[in-house]
This record gives sequence, structure tokens and C-alpha cells, in this order.
Amino acid sequence: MAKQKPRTAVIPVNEKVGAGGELHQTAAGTHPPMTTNQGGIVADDENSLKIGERGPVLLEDFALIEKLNHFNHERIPERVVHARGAAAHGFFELTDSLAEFSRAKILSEVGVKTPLFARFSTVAGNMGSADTARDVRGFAVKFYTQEGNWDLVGNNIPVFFIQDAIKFPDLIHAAKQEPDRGFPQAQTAHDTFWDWASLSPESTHMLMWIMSDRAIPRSFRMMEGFGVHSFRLINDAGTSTYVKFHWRPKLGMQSVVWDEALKISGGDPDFHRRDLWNAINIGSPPEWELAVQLFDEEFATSFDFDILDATKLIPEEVIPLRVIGRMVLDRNPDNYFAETEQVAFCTTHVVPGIDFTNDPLLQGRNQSYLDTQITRLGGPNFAQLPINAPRCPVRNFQRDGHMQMAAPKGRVSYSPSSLDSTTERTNPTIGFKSFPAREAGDKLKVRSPTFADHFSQARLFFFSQTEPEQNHIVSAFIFELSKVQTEAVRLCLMGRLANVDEAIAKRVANGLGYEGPIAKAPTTVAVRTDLKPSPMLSILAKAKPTLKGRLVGCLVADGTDPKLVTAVEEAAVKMGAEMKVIAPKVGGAKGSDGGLIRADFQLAGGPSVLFDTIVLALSAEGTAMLTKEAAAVAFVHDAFAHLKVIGHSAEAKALMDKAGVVPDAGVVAIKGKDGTAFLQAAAKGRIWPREPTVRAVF
Ligand code: HDD
Repeated sequence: MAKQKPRTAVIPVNEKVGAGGELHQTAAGTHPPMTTNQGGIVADDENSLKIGERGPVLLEDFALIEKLNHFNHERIPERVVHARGAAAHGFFELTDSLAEFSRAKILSEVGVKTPLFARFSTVAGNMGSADTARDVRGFAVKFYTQEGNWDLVGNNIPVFFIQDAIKFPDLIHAAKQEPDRGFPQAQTAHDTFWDWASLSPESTHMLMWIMSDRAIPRSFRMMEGFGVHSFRLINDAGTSTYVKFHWRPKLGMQSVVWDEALKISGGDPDFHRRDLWNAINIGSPPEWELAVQLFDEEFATSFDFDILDATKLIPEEVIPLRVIGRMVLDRNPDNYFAETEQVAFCTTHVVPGIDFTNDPLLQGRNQSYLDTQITRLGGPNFAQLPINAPRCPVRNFQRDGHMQMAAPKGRVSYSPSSLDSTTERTNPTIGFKSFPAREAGDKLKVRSPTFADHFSQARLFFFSQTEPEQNHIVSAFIFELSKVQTEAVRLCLMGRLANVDEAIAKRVANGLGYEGPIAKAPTTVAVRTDLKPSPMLSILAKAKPTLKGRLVGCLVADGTDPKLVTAVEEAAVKMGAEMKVIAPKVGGAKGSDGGLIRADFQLAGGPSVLFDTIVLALSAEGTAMLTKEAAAVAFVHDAFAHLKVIGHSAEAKALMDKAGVVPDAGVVAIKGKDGTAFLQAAAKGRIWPREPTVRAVF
């Protein structure tokens, strides 16, 4: 981890800022001349060319015209879904060869580091929406392999809303802001989404996931990722093995609680992108394991569900994960637009040895991505943009088009040809060959009956969760449906929940204020109650007790003992966490030794929702001042209500009393200058038993 500036310094407070505005020094350096896009050196970039000092502006000011013209065209259409995202560069390193199953070099050459670019996103919100909206997170990785680019365009949830791509535009239209009013932004809590969902039983399993805490992750660094579909691996002999891809975060999974998510949206709408950026910036690169579930045709035909149905998963307890490598994200983009915005993922970007299945969702996606890039990036040459360009030779006879950057030489731009012996030819030995699956049948617009059970895995998911997680799913349904104005939609959706389990439906109905039985929605498929719970689907059941990559928020005020702050920070850093200091003034607070305690946040700009755990390092003087400050009371109150561990000096008690803190295992007094006990408690995560004492559980 990078070295931090010392937190405390014995600088007399009155020397903090000079009287004459010395803080406004400009950066020194030699600056190269500014030019137009044609390379001409610009003499004046602040005034347009006029006749006289106050006269009309002249059209001949080409520097002005060029600058404004370029500005007018700076934007490209945002992604129709997944518009808001953040990304980073990194590498993938294979640790366990799959050569037996795949001829892809990236999956068979152990130790080779393949460069990659990973982009995380929300789905429904526009580019400027908040990061912590309840939503699926996109988890897209572009591997620049020696054999061409491979894009694994997945999500942080292993299943999807629909089974057939033909329904995708309806799903997205229903989820995004309503077309007449242009709101609500970045949320499914409105009539059109739940209208669509209640009439689309195939979405039921996914609804459970998006109402779960998976849809409000604490950090991109703390999410799992999934390729979702069953893909094929093809080996040298041409044998096919089915595969599902999983990303597992080294930091473990963690989510925020819903009220916290809502408040973070205001406190820091860029919470996730800032978190990713900072982690890489301080030299703490996030890492994931890549794991696979491998299975053959025999398993596929005997499994309880259709492996071509993207609304179903294969529990890890049925087919365990095999970890095959790691992804490390260690470099932030140089330029958001050039890289994060212009990166173009396509499910069709595969390499020899990786192939598709007949999953109808995947097949439809294979059309959609290439097509959308042409609208978004303006033409068919988007693969030439540096972020999209393969890191291996690209040779073919595709020519011309908008923004062609290459200047291929020679007369021959076709194949076959005999005029030039150096032109490229296909190579059936090493080239991509589709798996020769034998297909026959009538042409039908139908849904396979093997896709029909929409409820059993929804039930499996719910009952695989710990109690707090189940409570959150129920609360999320209540929250979302409470925003639905059309009562018939609420009732219809509760009928779907009753298909999954009548008790769940009843709990939601109770939270919405409905009494009496909930009628099941009509269905011909009986829900299976015999599926074994899969604890691997729970976040909490496999949470890692660690403070690594987490953020400690330390509240200080005048009179705080700087030694306490330093001691907690050192202990936190030792545990792999970072600490930020929050003070009434961002310049810092005057410590008990007369020196300055440097702060990172001003109290109003550093609410406790931004931190995983808080410590109140306060003197009696500071506490007396902060009990009169609503932001300080809210800081403590929210931390308690969000089930966080709170460390505190003995003198901070009055502030905690005012904030309604009731002592429990998560309220830890710091004895002397030793923050270890507090941090060890914080590493265990939230205090779940506190939850029923701070909010209603339905
Ligand atoms: Fe999609 C973007 C993931 C179904 C059509 N999708 C997009 C991104 C991710 C996913 C992560 C953002 C990539 C980036 O960061 O640039 N999409 C999924 C997953 C799906 C899925 C995991 C189901 C398993 N998507 C899906 C379907 C269709 C699309 C069924 C259309 C038939 N998706 C698109 C798109 C986007 C897109 C319209 C918008 C921008 C883009 O492609 O590049 O083509």
C-alpha cells in the first residue's frame, strides 16, 4: 500500500493558511505550445477575433470555430443499457490449465498474463445517475489474448430476467424511466417495471436476486461476476464441454443496507467509481478468481433444469467451482471517454476453443452488441480505437468506412487472389471453427417446455439466504411495490410470489398493509420444494471476516487526542484498511497537543454512510460541540442504524446518547490508545442482531 501523509503534525493552527492567499500557487513547469487540430500554434485561446475591442466576432477565427465545433460534437449516444459505468485495466493470469477441455491459449497456458480491460456498470440508470441504485451490475471483461479479443460480458447476478432475447427491449423499456415523464431515473420502483414483471413469470427468479442485497453492492471490488449462460469449451480433438464462468472477489462479497444505499446516492453519487479508482490509486489493486463449472451432455440432460435457460443456475453444491486463474485490476484509465466510454463489448468476440450454446438469450445478444456499437461509435471501424484494438495482428479485406485509421497497401482487397503472394489467407487448422452440433427440427416460434418452471429456483434462492438476507428481500419487495401506484399490479405480483411460497407473499402483503389470503397467480407448473438450499448463494454465509479494502471513518474535533487517531489509523492500515478523518472543518481540528489533525472530509460532506465502520475520537470539548451539530448526530445515528461497528473514546458518550445508540457487541469503547479490539469487531462486519431493534422486519 502507498505511503500516507502523516495524519498529525504539530503545526500551530494559526500557521495553517497564510494570510496572502499563498494556497493559490500555480503549478510550475515548461508548457508545450497549444495547437489547433491541424497543428497550428495558437496565440490566444481566451479571446475571439473581433473588429475593435467591442465589435462583432469574425467567422474567420478558425481557432474559435474549430474549438466550438469540436465541443459541439463531444458526446456520443450513451449505451441504451449499462450507460453508467467505471472501468480499469489489468491482467488475467491462468493458474490451472483447461487444455484438456479448450484449445484457447488463454485457458491453457499457465502463467501467461493476458492484458484486459474490465467495465462495471448499473443497467437502468442514465450516464449521470447514482452508483448505488438498486440494480444488476454489469461485469464485462475484454481480454486482449494472443488469439484475438475475448469479451466475457456478464453481470454480478448469475441469472437473467428473460429466457429469449426477443423480450429484451420490453424488459428495458419497462425498467427505464417512463417514456411520457422521463422519470423515475435508475430504479425499478415504478409501475411500468412491476407491471411487466408481474406479467412475465420467467422473471421471478431474477426478481428475488435484484430484491436481494446483491443489487446494492458495497463496492465493485466486493461483487461476484458471472458469464450467466452456458458456453462451450472446445478442445483440440473438437470435443465440447459445457462451461459456466464465475468471478469471485478476493475481498469477499459485501453489500450496503438499503437505507444506506439511498443516502449514499446523495452523499456520494460516484461512490463505486471513486472506490475503484482510489483502490487502484493507493496501490491496492482489486483481484478476482476466475472459476468454472464444467459439465457434459449427460449432466445437461439429467439436470433438473434446462442448461440453455438463462433464468436458471447450477448450484455450486451440484457442480463445484474449479478456480483456474486470477484477474487483477491495477491501472486506472488515462481518459474516461477514450477508454471507459468507447470500449465496445460484444458477446461474439470469442477465440478458438470457446463457443456458444443454443441459449436463445445468448443467440439474440450475439446480434445486438455489434449492432449497437455501430450506432454508439459511429461506424464499423470501432475495433480500431485503441481500447478496442486487439493486441495481435488484424488482417482481412474489410476496407474503408467512417473513421478508417489504417491505410492498407496494394491492389488486392479481396479473396481469393493470385496477384499478391503476401496477402492473408484463412487457416482452418488454427482458425475459429464452430462446434458442429447436429441440429434438426421444425421452425417454431415457441418456448421449450423445459424452460417452464419459473418458481422452483426462485424459492431455492430465497431459502438459501440467511435470516437477515431473507428479511431484506421481503423489505425490498415492500419498498418497490409501495412505489407502484396501480393496485392491480401489486396484487398480481404478490400472486407470483405466492407461486414461489405463500409465506413470502404474505410477508410482503403484510408490509404493504394487505390483510387476508393472497391468491396464487395461475400456473400449470408446481413449485419444487425438494431442492436443497445452496448456502453459496448467500452473501453473509460466505462473508470473509476482514477489514481489507474497507474504509474506517474517524470523527475528530478540537481537543481530540492525536495519539488516538494515529494509533487507530496505524492499526487499520496494518489490517489492510484505509482510514479517513472527518472534522467540523476540512482543514483539520486542533488536537489536544495544540497541533493540527489533518482531515479528509468536512462533517457535512463526509456522512458515515461513506465508511464501513466509524470511530468517535472525541474529547469532552469536542463532544459538547458536536451534540449541537445535526450532521454529527446523524453521522452516529446512521452508523448505528446501518448496523456498523462503532468505536469510541469514553468522552464521546453524550453524542452517542443523543444519536440513540444503545450499547451492544458493535459499540466498542477504545481503552487507552488501543483500537485493536474495535477494529477486530469491525472486521466481522455488520451487527445483524441489531437490525430488528432499529427497523421493522415484516
Ligand atoms: Fe447486455 C450492454 C450484460 C442481455 C443488449 N450487457 C451490456 C453490458 C453488460 C451486459 C455487462 C455493458 C457492457 C459495457 O460495459 O459496455 N446483457 C448482459 C447480460 C445479459 C444481457 C449478462 C444476459 C445474460 N443484453 C442482453 C440482451 C440484449 C442485450 C438479451 C439484447 C438482445 N447489452 C445489450 C446492448 C448493450 C448491452 C444493447 C448496450 C451497450 C452495449 O451493448 O454495448 O447491446
